[in-house]
Amino acid sequence: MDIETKTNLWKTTRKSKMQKDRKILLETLQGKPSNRVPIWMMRQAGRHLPEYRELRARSPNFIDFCYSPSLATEATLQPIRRYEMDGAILFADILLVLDALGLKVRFEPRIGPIIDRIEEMSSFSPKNSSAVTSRLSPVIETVARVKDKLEPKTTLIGFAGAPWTVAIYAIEGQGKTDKSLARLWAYKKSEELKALLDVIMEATVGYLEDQANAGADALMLFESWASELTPGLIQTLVISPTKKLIGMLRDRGVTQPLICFPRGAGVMLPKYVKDTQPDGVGLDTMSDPKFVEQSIDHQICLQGHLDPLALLSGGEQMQEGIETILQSYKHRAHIFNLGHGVIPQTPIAHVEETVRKVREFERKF
Ligand code: 1CP
Repeated sequence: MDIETKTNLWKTTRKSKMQKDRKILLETLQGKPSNRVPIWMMRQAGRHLPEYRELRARSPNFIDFCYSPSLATEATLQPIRRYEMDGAILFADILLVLDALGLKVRFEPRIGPIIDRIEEMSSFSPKNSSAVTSRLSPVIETVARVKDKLEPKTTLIGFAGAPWTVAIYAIEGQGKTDKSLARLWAYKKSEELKALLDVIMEATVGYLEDQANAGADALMLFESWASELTPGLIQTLVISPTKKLIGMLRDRGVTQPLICFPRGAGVMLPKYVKDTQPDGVGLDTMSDPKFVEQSIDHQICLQGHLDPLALLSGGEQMQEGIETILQSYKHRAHIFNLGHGVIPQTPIAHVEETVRKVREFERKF
């Protein structure tokens, strides 16, 4: 082989390797969509995977599981190995921030999280920032370990709960409530609620900054309970704190793109996006593609939003659901995901089929 042929061959191999190594999820989020739609799923790690159930059996205490870098790294990587998702979401939980602030958090089988709830702000003395950082350090270690093990093409997503959603758990003391205790604070203890949101925000900013520094390529903010609020309260409890949090992150030099998921924001979604200016917005199950298309600026990447129950059910309706979403957003930056997390009873074959269908879909850019 002459030298010129050799050089050309090397160039072609290098180019195809570079293509192969491209983080298409990250690029899409940065406003550079390609002809393939990237895919990952909320709760892609977790109980629908037999390998997760087996791993989890080794550490019956869920909080200890989250704080174990080796177990959490393995749990993060399991869905990547099985499905080759474009994004790996750090295995942790939004409630770890409350635990780090000094509230006892435990997870009861079949009940969910139980938190030492706050009745008055005056009786809550949050741990200082160095204690919070130290308690959360095993999670940061997980980020570094996952980053080390991931192939270059996979985007590592760090995350935290948004202040209002995390505050709800601190006030309610458990999941599966109608959140009225927390919503009542907005009327009866608005100053205390503001102080609580600020405490959570401060801890969350440091936590996300540490995740970014440890290797997270992108960050996601889960506002799982933006629903059931008046437009005025969405503004004060959801939009303003999120805007402030993003501002604080950027002031600290965190440049990673941010996906915000205001689940249940409904008609307030456009205002949320306009005011907070995330790089990407997570759409929930209820989102209407026409409304989204008309009201969300094309500079913002969309993420979502197949109904997790359609994924569980499979069949024609799942196929139609996937197709509708792919077609609706084919002219803009879009990351395929669910409208909420994978339900534990979801058959693996349905997840595989969804990944295949999304991979086969080609857009023209
Ligand atoms: O039994 C088990 O193994 C625990 C089930 C479980 C898992 C797998 C919980 C308890 N948390 C997690 C991991 C988790 N939680 C991840 C990483 C894994 C992945 O997504 O693949 C993430 C991103 C979260 C985030 C999270 N935790 C949210 C926001 C997203 C959402 O679902 O809206 C919320 C609200 C939580 C709280 C929480 N943790 C666990 C449960 C059952 C709940 C919900 C409690 C409730 O309100 O009912």
